[in-house]
Amino acid sequence: MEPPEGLGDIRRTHLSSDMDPALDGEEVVVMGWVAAVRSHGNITFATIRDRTGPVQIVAKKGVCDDDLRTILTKAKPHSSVAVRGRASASARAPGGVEIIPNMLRVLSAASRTPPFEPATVTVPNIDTRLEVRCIDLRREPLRHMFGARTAVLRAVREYFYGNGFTEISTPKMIASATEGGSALFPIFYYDKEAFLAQSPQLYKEQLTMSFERVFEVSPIFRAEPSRTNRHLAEAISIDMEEAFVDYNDIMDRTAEVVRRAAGAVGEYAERNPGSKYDIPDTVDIPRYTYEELAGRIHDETDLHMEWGDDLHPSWLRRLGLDGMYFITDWPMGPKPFYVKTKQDDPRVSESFDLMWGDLELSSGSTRMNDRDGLERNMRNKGMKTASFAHHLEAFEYGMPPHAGCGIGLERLMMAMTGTGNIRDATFYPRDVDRLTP
Ligand code: AMO
Repeated sequence: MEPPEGLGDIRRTHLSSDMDPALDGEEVVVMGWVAAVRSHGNITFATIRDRTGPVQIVAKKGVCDDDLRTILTKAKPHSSVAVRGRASASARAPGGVEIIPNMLRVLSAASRTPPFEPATVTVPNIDTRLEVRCIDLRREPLRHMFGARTAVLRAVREYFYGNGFTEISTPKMIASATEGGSALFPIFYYDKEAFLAQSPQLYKEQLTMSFERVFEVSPIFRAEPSRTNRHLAEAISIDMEEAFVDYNDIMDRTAEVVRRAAGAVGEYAERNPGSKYDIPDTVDIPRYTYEELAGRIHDETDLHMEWGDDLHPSWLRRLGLDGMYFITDWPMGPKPFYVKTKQDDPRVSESFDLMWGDLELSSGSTRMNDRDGLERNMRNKGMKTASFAHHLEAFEYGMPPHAGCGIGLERLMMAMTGTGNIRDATFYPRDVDRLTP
């Protein structure tokens, strides 16, 4: 492979999306990747793509330098190039202008052809795509997914900033588990064993003591043994935690966060006509108690369910539940140690899940805020309380009543865009079978 020509002091003046017939006659510099080259003897057409779309280059014999024409004609698709030239209004060209080049620099010649073309909308095998994710992520549905995700993150952050929340970052290398249900990834921490954090749970709770309202957008690590389209080993969680409120207040906030996310995706789709989403209704998000749904399963189906069982996705489907809804007041038994019991019913917790159809998008709760109760819960779950000495100690300094939740960003994006596989809501998915690229 030839060493690439340097970028030198040449810089892009316009993106493809800036192309406009009004530029006619102006000198422009565009940069991107060769998408296609067609040569008809004395004239060569090349399409260069940047992150905003295609731009057409037209090199005619007698108008453009012969060497330049030869290099353009031979340019391999996917090579990255810089082109300087004169913009010329043309009804046939994308954006209504083509570029008559007077300089072409091959910044990096492609030496391989990807197994699929990024212009292809559907590529059947996701593993083929994931193997060449750098090219796959150029495909239009994915560019829109991550464009919409950026819009969602901005809207969610703005919601928190506008409501007095402090953005926190908590340690991802930790000494002990917080979420009972899923397994931990062990790591070496100098000469000790440590783990990748399953959630910011205990830190976000402690941080309500100083900041009252906190949120974090960060990775959570779950050694999920299951191969599904809804589980990742590394996911992004939008966590919030707030002092002096309970789970009902957090449900209100969760509903508002989801509304803002839906609004952001709607605006994104309006600005980007190539993206069309069936955005779920977030105006009225109904709330059902676990008791109510368990009763309906008993009355309306032939399924056998015991009080306290988890509500399987297939059971929720049987009830015809779709769109967004909350399930509240879950049985206490399977809940993590930090979840608070309901005052008037010790079997039930002050907790909720936000669902989209049969997919859980978020779970949250009011937290235990008395030290002894927390320690008792830990013991009942067979946990070593000594490993949580610092956390328990924090509760001796006036831990306020508090509540919070975690929203899975990838699952939220699946709901907003109607994406069926969680791997396409993350850049480089990690799962049981995949640790590369
Ligand atoms: P939970 O374990 O329910 O709660 O996680 C919260 C949300 O994170 C997302 N999520 C996942 N997404 C993809 N792959 C996974 N393996 C995965 N695991 C979880 C889901 C889920 O609803 N500490 C509590 C939250 C809290 O109470 O504040 C917790 O972690 O969307």
